[in-house]
Order: sequence, then C-alpha cells, then structure tokens
Amino acid sequence: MSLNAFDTHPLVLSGIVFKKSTGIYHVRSGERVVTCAISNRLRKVLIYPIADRSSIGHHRVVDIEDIHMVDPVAIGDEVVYTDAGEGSGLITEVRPRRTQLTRRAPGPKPLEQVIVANVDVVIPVVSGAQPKPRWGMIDRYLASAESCGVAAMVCVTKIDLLRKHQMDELMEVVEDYRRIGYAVLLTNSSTGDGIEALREKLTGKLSALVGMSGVGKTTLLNAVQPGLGLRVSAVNVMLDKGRHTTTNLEMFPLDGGGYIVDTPGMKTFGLWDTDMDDVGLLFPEIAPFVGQCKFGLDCQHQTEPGCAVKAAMERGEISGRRYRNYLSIRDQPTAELK
Ligand SMILES: Nc1nc2c(ncn2[C@@H]2O[C@H](COP(=O)(O)OP(=O)(O)O)[C@@H](O)[C@H]2O)c(=O)[nH]1
Ligand SMILES: [Mg+2]
Ligand SMILES: [Zn+2]
Repeated sequence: MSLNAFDTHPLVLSGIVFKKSTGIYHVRSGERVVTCAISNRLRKVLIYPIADRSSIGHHRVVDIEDIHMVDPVAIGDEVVYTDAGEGSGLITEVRPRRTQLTRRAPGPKPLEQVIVANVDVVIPVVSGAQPKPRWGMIDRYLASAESCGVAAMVCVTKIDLLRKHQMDELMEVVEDYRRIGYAVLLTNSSTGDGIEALREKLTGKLSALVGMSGVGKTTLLNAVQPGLGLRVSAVNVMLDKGRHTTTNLEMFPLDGGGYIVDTPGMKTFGLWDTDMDDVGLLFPEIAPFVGQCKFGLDCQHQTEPGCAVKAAMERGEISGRRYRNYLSIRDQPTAELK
C-alpha cells in the first residue's frame, strides 16, 4: 500500500479507506485523514467496444451501466482521491483489490456488497453459550471466505459459560474444524483466556470479525486492544438497517501492527456469485469427492447410489453436521437469521 504517492506525482493522492458511513469515506494518507465523497463515475460501469481495437474511436464509451454493487468503495480499499482542501476530498478511483469479503446484499435485487476489501483473515465468531452456537452460520461464513479466497479461522467466545457436558460437546465440533484445517480459538473475555493467542493471529494482518449480534465480537475487540472501548461502541449500527448504503464500519489499528474490523448486525449472509453446484468445493473436506460419485457431477449427494460424498461421511471423513450444513447452503444460498 503506497501512502505517499504525493512524492511521485503532486496531483495523484492515494490512501486507505479506514472508516465509512452513509456516503462519507474517511481516508488515511500517511499522517493525514481526509473526509471524502465519491465521484459519480465510480457508480457506473463504462462499456467500451471490444471488437477491433485498431478501429478509430475504440476507446470511446459505447454504453454506461449502473454497477451491481451496493457501494463501489469498501473499508480497506486503497483509493485515489483529489484534494478539495480543508481536509475534504473526492475519491476518483479504487485501486485493484488483493482480496475482498463479499456477500449478496439483502433484498430482492441481486447486488454485491463488499464488506471488507484487502482482508487477510476472516474470523467467524460464535458463542459457546448464550446464545447457543449456530454452526450453520459459521459454515456459511467459512464457505464465503473460501469463495473469496480469503483465509479463515474460527473464534468461540464465552467459554466461561459452559458446563462440563457442554464443553465436551463443543470440543467435538472444535476438533472437527481443526481436522479440516481451520484454526479454532477458544476465548473468555472476562478472564482474558485465549486473547493473547488471538492477538498473535491478528498481528500484521487486516482481519474481519463476522458473526451474529450478541456473540461477543465487540467485547473481543476491546479485550484484544484495550482502550478502543468508546470508539468500538460507536460502531453499533446495524448493517442491514434501512437502505443498503447506511453502512457504518471502521477498521481499528492494533498496537502490534495490523487492523481489525468489527462487522455489526448482519442478519443475512448470502454467497455472492457462487454457482450452487460449486458449493461442495467451498467445503475443504468435501471438495476432494466432488465429481467422484457414480453419477459424476450430476450427483446431488443425497439418495444416489455410489455417492462418494456420502461414503466419505460414513467413513467419518466428513461430519454429518458439516454435510447437513453443506446441503442447507446449497439449497438456500441466502439464510435469514432468526
Ligand atoms: N460471560 C461472558 N460474556 C461475554 C463474553 N464476551 C461477551 N460477553 C457478553 O455478551 C454480550 C454481547 O457482547 P458484544 O460484544 O456486544 O457482542 P457483539 O454483538 O457480537 O458485538 C455482552 O453482554 C457481553 O458482556 C465472554 O467471554 N463471557
Ligand atoms: Mg458489536
Ligand atoms: Zn454424490
């Protein structure tokens, strides 16, 4: 990320979007913070003729389409802006993203919502109790991270609230995720158990906490980075409330280096632009069996004879829980949380 493009070209300024609310983007450029709007041009897709690039005028725009995106600029984006003086500016360009965590925005119209751009780690957060763990949602977040090509790890909170038998049940599920290859951290924000381990995982990266409201994401953030307190509670705005654009997100710098984003109140989490036939590929332990069934890629992995996925489940290589969540995501790509 180049934060001092000023050195090379006096007119091209660039920075990182670290905070946004309706129509306002806070961009950090070195030591400066600039409050930006975005140019109308960013809300359009300019369409150029692709045939015969040698013909005169091939660079002329032939059509303009509205973008199929909730917002062309996301937290974590590196942007180019023009300075309008007095700490304000206009974003004119979004630099190509290394990664992005996206979802299908809630609503009838298919729209993509980029939740965090250039994210290194997605951390689905689930509470061990109160509310009881919703592993189906965790599997949706994990599948989503896989579809975006972003690394993921799971964080289980409120470990202090578990009785012995609940802890045993939890550990079975935790071991299942670890076998698949996902790191799982167990935390207790009141005693600080697991917090140092989490802090280590976050260092030097841009991480995003995702999960249902009430699981303890904000508490976790406060435990990891004491002193954020006030600033964190100010982000308590629902991502799904009102219009799509009323999103209010911020990424917080960590003392040890890196940034963390707390994503508040997402009531739905739909995979964006994923062919439902490909969902098996988003489950690392199911992926090796896709295409290996008697009916090949036509197999629905339900009642067909010679199903390699079900055989792997019977051998214990795929858990029944993950298998059911896989079917549920495949058959209902956007889940509404109750
Ligand atoms: N007992 C216990 N309560 C916790 C823990 N972490 C969070 N909580 C409580 O769970 C509630 C929701 O936490 P919050 O951080 O606001 O959740 P968020 O909606 O995911 O950001 C609050 O009352 C917290 O005090 C924990 O590790 N143990
Ligand atoms: Mg919160
Ligand atoms: Zn099958």
